[in-house]
Amino acid sequence: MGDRLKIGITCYPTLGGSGVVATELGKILAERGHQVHFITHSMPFRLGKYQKNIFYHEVEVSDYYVFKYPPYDLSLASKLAQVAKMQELDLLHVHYALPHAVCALLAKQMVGEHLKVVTTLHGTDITILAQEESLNDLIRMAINQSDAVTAVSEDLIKETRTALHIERPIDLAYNFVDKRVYYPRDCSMYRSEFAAPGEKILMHISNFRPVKRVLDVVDVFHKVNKSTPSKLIFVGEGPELPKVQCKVKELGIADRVIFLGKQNDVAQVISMADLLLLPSEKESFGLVALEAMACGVPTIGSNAGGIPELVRHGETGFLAEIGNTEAMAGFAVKLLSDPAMYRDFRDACLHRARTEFCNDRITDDYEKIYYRVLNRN
Ligand code: GMT
Repeated sequence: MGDRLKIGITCYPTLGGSGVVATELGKILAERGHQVHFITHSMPFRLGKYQKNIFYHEVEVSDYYVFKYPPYDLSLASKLAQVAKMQELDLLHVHYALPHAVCALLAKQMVGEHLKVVTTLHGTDITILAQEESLNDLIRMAINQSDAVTAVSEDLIKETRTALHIERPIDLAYNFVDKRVYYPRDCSMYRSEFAAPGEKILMHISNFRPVKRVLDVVDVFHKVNKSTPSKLIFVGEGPELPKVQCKVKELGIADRVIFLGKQNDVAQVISMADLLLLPSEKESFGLVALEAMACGVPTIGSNAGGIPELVRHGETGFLAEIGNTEAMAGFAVKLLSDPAMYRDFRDACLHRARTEFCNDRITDDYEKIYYRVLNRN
C-alpha cells in the first residue's frame, strides 16, 4: 500500500449512479486509511453513519441580491480551494466534467499546481451536454486540463473522443458495487406480499426520465404477462411516472403492477426480482444492472451505450435493439420458462459481479491513478 492520501471528492450528492459510486468509493478509500473530504451542496445520500477518515464540507451559495442566478459553480470552486488549502489535500476527484471539473481547475489555479485534479465522466456530461455547441469548448477544456480523466465504459470513452475530438489518454474505470452490501438477500417474506407462489417478478428501477424508456418496460411486461404469470414492480420516481400509470390503466394490468416509489435499500428490493428490465435509449453504464447482477438477477434490456460491456448477452442477460420490446419480451419468457438456463444465468451474474465489478478491484484502479498523477508510483 502506498502513502495515505488526502482526497477531496465532489459529486452530485443526490443524483443516481454517479452520486452512489462517488460516495461508495470515498467510503472504501477511507477504510483503506486515506482521508476523504466530500465537498458538495448537501450530504451525499449514501454516506450513512459516521465513519473514520470521512469529512463533509457543505458548499453554501451566495444569495447576494444582484445575482440573478445564484453562482453555485463559483461558490463550489472557492470552497474546493479553501478546503484544499486548509486540509492540505493532495487531489480533487470530481465526478462530471461540467461543472465540477471546471470548478476544480479554478480551485487548482487558486491553490497551486501541486493540487491534482482527477475527473470521472459518467455519461450525460458528454452524451447530452457536449451536444450543446455553447458548452462544447468548456467541457473540452475541463477534460484536457484535468491531470487524469476516467470514464465508466469503453463506449463513453469512444463517445467522448468523437463528440469532443479529445485525444488525451482516458482511463477506463468501470462502476462497482460493494460486495458486502450487494449479494442475494433472503426475501421470501417480502416476495410473498407481491407475488403468489409460481408468479415471476419483473422489476424496473430508475429516475423515470425519458432516456429510460419506461413505457417500453410496460410493453415488455404486458407481452410477458400473456404467457407467464407475473408481476411488475416499479421502483423510483420521475417525470415519466404519470405516463406509465396511464398506460398501465389503459392496458388493464393495474392489478399486476406495483409502484414502490423511492427505496433506499436497493439490494434488498432487487433481490425480490427474477428479472430486471432496462430498455434505455442511452446508458453509459447502467449501474442498476450491476446492482441486480450482484444480487443474482439477470437483466433484459437494450444494447445502448455501455450496457453490453456490463450485461453479457446470452450469459448474464439478454439485449435487443432499443425499442424492440417484442424481442425483449421473447427473451424474458425464454429465460423465465427454463429453470436450468435461469440457474446458469444467475450463477454467471454472481460470478461476473464479484470478479469484474467488485469494490476491491476498481478501488485499486482508482488508487493507481491517484499515485500516478501525484508521481508516487
Ligand atoms: O444522467 C443520468 O442518467 C444520471 C447519471 C448519474 O449521475 O447517475 O447516470 C449516468 O451515470 C451513471 C453512473 O456512472 C451510469 O450508470 C448511467 O448509465 C449514466 N446515465 C446515462 O448515461 C444516461
